[in-house]
Amino acid sequence: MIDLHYWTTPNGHKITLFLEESGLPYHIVPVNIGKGDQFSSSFLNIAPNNRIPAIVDHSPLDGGQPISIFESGAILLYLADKTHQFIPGDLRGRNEALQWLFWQMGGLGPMAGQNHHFVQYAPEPIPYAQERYIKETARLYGVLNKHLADGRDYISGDYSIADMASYPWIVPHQRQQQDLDDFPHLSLWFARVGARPATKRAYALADQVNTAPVVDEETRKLLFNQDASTVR
Ligand SMILES: N[C@@H](CCC(=O)N[C@@H](CS)C(=O)NCC(=O)O)C(=O)O
Repeated sequence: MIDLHYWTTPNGHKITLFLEESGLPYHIVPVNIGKGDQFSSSFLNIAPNNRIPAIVDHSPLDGGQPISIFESGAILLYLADKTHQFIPGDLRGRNEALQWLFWQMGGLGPMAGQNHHFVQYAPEPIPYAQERYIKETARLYGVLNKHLADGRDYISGDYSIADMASYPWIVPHQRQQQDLDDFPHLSLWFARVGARPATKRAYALADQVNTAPVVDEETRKLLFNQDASTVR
């Protein structure tokens, strides 16, 4: 059994996408980051960065003690290696999937995350920051659109952890001020991933876990005022 420490955000969705596809048994441990659950000592023991998602695998392949993992990219790779699913088995395919996984982790996720911050959550509009991250999000959408332009269905061969990492960050494209009509290959891929039954199950589950997704003043203080004292 796998415990998934989860909240209903793009990085959380990556892991429910995998678990719903693979059929691995799992149990959701909700970590309401809007209420400060990410600062509990039990969560910090497995996720020292006070960010979801994290997992605890109670049946690791080496037969040893339960293993805990934080960072969504590391979790996806762990689960793919555990199940031999959703990662190409050949050297070139595996490396293609991994480079797009790392592209998402180091590029699309952080840049779209800053886009969300400055477009939706900053206490006052800062035009330079908004423009910077809207443009950078557009550039990254353009990179993925170009990669998909050769007619491939998915980012690397069959559906893989590279797709699972990127899809949840494209879901809020309107909030990121992106128009999918500008990215026709990305748009087709987005519809293809969205039509998968496991994708639908993952997002339906999110609606059950978080029935009232609001970012109020209290939540803003918790999420956007962290500094080194937060982790001391
Ligand atoms: N690089 C991390 C980022 C995780 C992350 O930013 N998680 C956010 C939700 S999407 C979070 O837990 N935020 C809580 C906080 O800021 O205190 C990953 O991919 O796992």
